[in-house]
Amino acid sequence: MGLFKNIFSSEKKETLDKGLEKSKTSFFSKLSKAVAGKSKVDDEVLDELEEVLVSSDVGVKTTIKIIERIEGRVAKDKYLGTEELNQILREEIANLLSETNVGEAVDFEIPQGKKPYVLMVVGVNGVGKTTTIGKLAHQFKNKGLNVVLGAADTFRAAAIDQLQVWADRVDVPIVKQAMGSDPASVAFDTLQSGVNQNADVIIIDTAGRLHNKVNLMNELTKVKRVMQKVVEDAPHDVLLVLDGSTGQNAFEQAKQFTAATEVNSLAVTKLDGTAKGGVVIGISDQFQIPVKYIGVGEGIEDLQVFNKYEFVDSFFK
Ligand SMILES: Nc1nc2c(ncn2[C@@H]2O[C@H](COP(=O)(O)OP(=O)(O)OP(=O)(O)O)[C@@H](O)[C@H]2O)c(=O)[nH]1
Ligand SMILES: [Mg+2]
Repeated sequence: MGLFKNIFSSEKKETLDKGLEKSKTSFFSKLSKAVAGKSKVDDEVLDELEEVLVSSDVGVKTTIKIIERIEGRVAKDKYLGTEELNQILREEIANLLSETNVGEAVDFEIPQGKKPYVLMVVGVNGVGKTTTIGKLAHQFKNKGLNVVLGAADTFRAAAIDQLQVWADRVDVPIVKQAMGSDPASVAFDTLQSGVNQNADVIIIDTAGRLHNKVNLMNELTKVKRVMQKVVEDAPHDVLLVLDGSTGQNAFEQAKQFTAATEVNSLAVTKLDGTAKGGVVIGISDQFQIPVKYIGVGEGIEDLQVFNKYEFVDSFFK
């Protein structure tokens, strides 16, 4: 763990610890109830543990994997005390997550050789797309990058205003049109304007509707096609934002979106103020798409680059 201490600032760690507080409190109070009066990890404790994990939104599949690993250790060690359970859970969850073969970033960064780098942000209503875009713009701008935002969520007037508020707060340019205009046209304008302004990063906000797969696919395909008239290989990344506080619902959305679109990274928001933080463990285990960012508050600094070890460390601290 010494290595992580060097990489992660104590400030980041503090925010993460605080953001996960509710999830932790809920998890450990359930866990302590489950092992109350028990000194040894036996079948009964394992059953209870299974329930605790499922009810902490880790998801059934991932829970089963974790339980199997603990069973394996029980079989090997013969006597496993319940006071060791925390440590063992932490180790096994960290091991499990390290086996999912997806790359992990350590900092807010954009791929090299893509200028402008175009990021399209998708997700259903209210999950935190616009907020995440604002926070990301802030991080990129702090690194000295030129950022341009595109308000391609033209479905509601308020959506455009909200992105404008973030653009003002971060102090970056925004490209927008009237409410109801064609999202693809806004995306096109944004890319053109971005290229003209020598932008390093262009982030496109999209409307949060998921009527059905076909609609979604058609709409996003059109936006992509139009963007590619300006930047050949745009968008370079499609970020799906999921609301962590919806627990299992976030799993469902991840399934639907990844089936319908070429999502290649995930952001899980609102981990503060929810006891459902375990959802990140399940999502990291089950999707071959990396969780790149986590939202741990409404403030401009409350977006973190997700690191599974740091997350597990914070969760079990
Ligand atoms: N506590 C907390 N609130 C968040 C976080 N991220 C976003 N929110 C809040 O969630 C609400 C919805 O966020 P938006 O960014 O507007 O969500 P959206 O996906 O753009 O929503 P639509 O534009 O309606 O589709 C806002 O009140 C945000 O402040 C987070 O990490 N933690
Ligand atoms: Mg929005």
